[in-house]
Amino acid sequence: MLNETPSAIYLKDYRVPEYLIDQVELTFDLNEDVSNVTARLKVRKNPKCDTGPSVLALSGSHLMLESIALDGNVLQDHQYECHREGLRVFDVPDQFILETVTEIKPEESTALEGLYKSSGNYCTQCEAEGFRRITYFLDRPDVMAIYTTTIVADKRRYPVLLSNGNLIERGELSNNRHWAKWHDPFPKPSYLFALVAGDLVHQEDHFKTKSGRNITLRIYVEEENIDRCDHAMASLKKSMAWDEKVYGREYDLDIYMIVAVNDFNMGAMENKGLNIFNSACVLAKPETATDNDYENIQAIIAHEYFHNWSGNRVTCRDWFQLSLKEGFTVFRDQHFTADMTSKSVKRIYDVNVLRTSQFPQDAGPMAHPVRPSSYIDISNFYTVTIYNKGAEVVRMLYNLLGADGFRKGADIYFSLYDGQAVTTDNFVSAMEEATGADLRQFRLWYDQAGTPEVKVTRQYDAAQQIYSLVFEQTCPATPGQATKQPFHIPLAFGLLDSSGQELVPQVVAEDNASWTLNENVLEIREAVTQVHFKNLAKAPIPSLLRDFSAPVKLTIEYTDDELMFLMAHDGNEFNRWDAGQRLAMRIINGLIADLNNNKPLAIEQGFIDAIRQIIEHDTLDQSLIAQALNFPNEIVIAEQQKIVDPTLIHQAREFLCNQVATTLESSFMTVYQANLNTQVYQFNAQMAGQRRLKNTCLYYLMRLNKQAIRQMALSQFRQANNMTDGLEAMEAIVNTDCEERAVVLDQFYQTWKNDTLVIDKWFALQARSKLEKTLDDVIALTQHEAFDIKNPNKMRAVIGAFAFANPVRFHDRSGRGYQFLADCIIELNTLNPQMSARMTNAFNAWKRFEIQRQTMMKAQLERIKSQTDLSKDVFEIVTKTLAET
Ligand code: B3K
Ligand code: ZN
Repeated sequence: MLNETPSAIYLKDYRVPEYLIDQVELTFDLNEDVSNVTARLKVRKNPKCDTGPSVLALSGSHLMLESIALDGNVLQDHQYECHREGLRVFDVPDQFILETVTEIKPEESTALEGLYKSSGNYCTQCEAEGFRRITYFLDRPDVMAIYTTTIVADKRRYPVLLSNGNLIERGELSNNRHWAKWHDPFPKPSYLFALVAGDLVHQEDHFKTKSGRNITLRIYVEEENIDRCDHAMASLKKSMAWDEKVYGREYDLDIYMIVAVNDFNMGAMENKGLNIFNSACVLAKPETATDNDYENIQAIIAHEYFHNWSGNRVTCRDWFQLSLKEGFTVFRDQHFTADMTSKSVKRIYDVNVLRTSQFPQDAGPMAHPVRPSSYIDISNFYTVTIYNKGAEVVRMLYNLLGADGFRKGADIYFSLYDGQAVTTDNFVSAMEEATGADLRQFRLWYDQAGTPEVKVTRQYDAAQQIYSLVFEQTCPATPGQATKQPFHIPLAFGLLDSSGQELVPQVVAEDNASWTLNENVLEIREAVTQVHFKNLAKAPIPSLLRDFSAPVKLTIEYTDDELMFLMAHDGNEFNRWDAGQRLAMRIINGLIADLNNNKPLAIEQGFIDAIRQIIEHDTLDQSLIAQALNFPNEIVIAEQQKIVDPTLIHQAREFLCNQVATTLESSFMTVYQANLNTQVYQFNAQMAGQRRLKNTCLYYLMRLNKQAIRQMALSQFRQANNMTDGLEAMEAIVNTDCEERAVVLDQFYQTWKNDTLVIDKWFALQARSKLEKTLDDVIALTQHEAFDIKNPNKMRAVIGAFAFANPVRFHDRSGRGYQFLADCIIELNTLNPQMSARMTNAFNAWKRFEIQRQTMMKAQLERIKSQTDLSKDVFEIVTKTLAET
C-alpha cells in the first residue's frame, strides 16, 4: 500500500538491463502458512551496458530475506540493502552466483499474485510483476533465463507437483513429503514462470506434430470436474493443428499442461508448458456450460496456446510493448475462431466488443495508445485497447499485405527474434521486410490514442457520369495528445447498383493522388481524400468499411431507404448487419429526442417489415439472424449521446424492442416453434446458431408477458437437456415481472448450489436484470451464502455484471448504485487491488452524464481517492478519471 504518491514509468526512460540472468535454480519448500524459496541465480554483467556502478538491483515484494550469499560467501550487512521494493547488492563482480533464501506466505495472498492458494492448492500468477513476490529477481521481460525448479511438499495434500518444461526427476522424502524437479530448456522471462502443487486429477491425450513428434497433453482439474475436460482438450488439439497449418508453428516441449483453478484474476495465463486457467475458461459439459462458454473456452485455449510463439518464444522487451504479444495473439485467436465457426458472425461479435468497450475507453479518461508511453501500474493496462484494438491494428496489416505477405512477415518475425524480447516496431519492420510495404505512417496506430472518425460525403455528376466520395478523417483529443496526425486507413468498400449488383469501380486516376486502391480496398492517408469513379450512368449506393476494415467511426448520411436496401442486398454480410444497426440506432436516437420533447413514440412500419424479412429468412446463417435482431445495446447508444441519460436510453430501446415483439409476435412464434430441437446437445456452429435464434425469439416473445408464453418459457427451462436452453429461458423469465420468476430462480439454485461455476451464471443474470428492483437484489446477493468477495468470478458475476452490463440500474437516479460500487471498490482495494481497479473503471465516463449523476459519481470517486491505504492500482484509475483534462 502507498506511503507516497505513486509515480509514472515512461517508455522514453527504457534502458537495457545492467545485468542478465542466464540460469535460475529454484527450490520451493512448501509448508502451511510459511514457505521457503531458495533461488540460485547465475548472473552476469550485460555486455550491451558498459556504464553504471557495480550494483545489482533486484525487485522483490512481500518477501522476507532469510539469507544471501554471493559465490558461496554469506554477505555481510554492509554488502547489501533490503528495501520496500527490492534488494541491492553492492560491488558485485562481472559474473557470479547469487543465492537467496526467502520466506513467503502464499496463504495470505488475497491479491492472487505470485504464489497463492486456491481451493487448497498452490498456484502462481506472475504476469506482469508477480514473480517478485516469489523471490528477488530482475523481474522484467527482457531478462530471459533457463529455469530448473524443484518443489518439495506434503505428499498427501499435494500429490501433484508441476512447473514449466519437462519433469526430470522425482523422489520421496521422510515425513510424508515428496519432491519433483522440472527443467525448462527454453529461455523465458520471469512472468512466464509457473508452479502448481495440489490434489488434482488429469485427463491425458496426445498430439502428433507435423514433424512427427508426439506431445503429451494434460488437463489438471479437481476430481469432481474430470468429466468436463473433453471440450478444452479438443480445442487444444484443433489449435495446435491450426497453428501448424496457418502459421507453420509447431509446439516445442514434450508436454503441454493446463491447470484449472477457481480463484483467478483473469481468464488464463500462458506460462511456458504450464498454462493456468480460470476454471470458468476450461470446464464444460452440456449440462453446465452454454454455447457461449463453449465458444469462449475454445477461443481462450487457442489464445494461450498461440502465445507459445507470439509471446513466449518471442516476447516483449518491456511492458509498453504488451500489445506485441496480446494484439497479435488476439488476432490469431479471432482468425482461428472464424475458421472454426463463421467469419461474419465472428466479425460481428468482435466489432460489438470494440463498440461496447474499446470505443468508450478511447473516448474516456483512460484512453491510451496501443503502445502506451507511460503507466503507473502495468496491471491497469491489460485493456481492450491493448488487446482488441491491438488486434485490429494487426488485422489491418493482414488486410493491407494480404494473407501471403502477412505470413511471410510473420515467418521473418518469428525466425529473426526467436528467443528475444522485442518491440512492436520490430514486428512492423518484419512486415515491411517481407513485403516492401511502406508502413511509416501506419505506425501511428501504435502511438496515437482515440478512435478516428471518418466522415463521408458523396456527389454525383450525371452529365460526366462521375461519382465522387470525399473522406474527411479526424481524431479527437485524448489525455496527453491534443492533436493527431492523419492515419493510414484501409477502407474496404463496394458500389452497388439499384438492383443490388456489385459494380466494378473504375477510378479516375489522378497525379499525386494520396490514396491508393488495391482491389476493393481504398487506402487513405490524408485529412481529406477525394476519389472519383467514372462511367456510372446512375449514382451507386456505396457499402463502406466492409468487414469493419479499420477501427474507426464512419459516418455517412444514408437515407432510411438506402439503409433498408443495404440490409437486404449488400453482398457483404457484415455490412448488411451493420446497416441494420445504423438504422436501429437512428430510430433509437429519434425516440430519445421524442422522449425529451414529450412527444408520442412510434416506429415506422418500413423498419418492422425489414426485420420481419430477416426473421423469416430461411437461407441465412441462424447466428447471423440472431445478431441482426440484437439492436445496439445501451452502452453503444450512450456513446452517441452528447449528454447521457441512461433512463431515456433504456426507455427508447425498450420501446423499440417491445414494438418489434408486439408487431412480429406470430413470426417470432413460428420461428421459435420451428427451431425447437430435442436432439442430444452438440456444440457446433450450426446447432448453436439454431439455439441462438430460437432463444432470441423467446426473448422477444417474453416481452409480451402473456400467460401462454410464460408457460412456454417455463417448460423450456424445465425440459432443457443443456445449460444454454435452460439458462436462456431463465434469463427471459428473470427479465419479466411475473410469478414464475421466483420459482425458476429458486429451483435453479437448489439444483446447482454446489456447482460454483453454474451459480456464477445465476448471480450474473440477476445482476443484469432490467427490473427496477435489481439494485436491491444485487445488494442482497452480496450477502448471499454463495457469494465471496475474494473470488474474482463471484465479483465479476455480481458486481461486474451490474456495474458494466446494466447501465439503467447501475445509474439509478438515487445514486445508490454508485455508493454500492464504491463500497465494493474500497473493500477490495486492500484484498485484491487489481480487481478493485478494474471495477473503478465503471466510473470512467462520469463526465458524459447529466449533471445530477455526474455530481454523484464524482463524489464517490473522491471518496475512493481519499482512502488512506489506496493501492497503486486504484490510485491510477481514480486520479486519471478525476483529472481535469
Ligand atoms: N497474459 C495473460 C494476462 C495476464 C494479466 C496480468 N495482469 C493472459 C493472456 O492474455 O493470455
Ligand atoms: Zn494473451
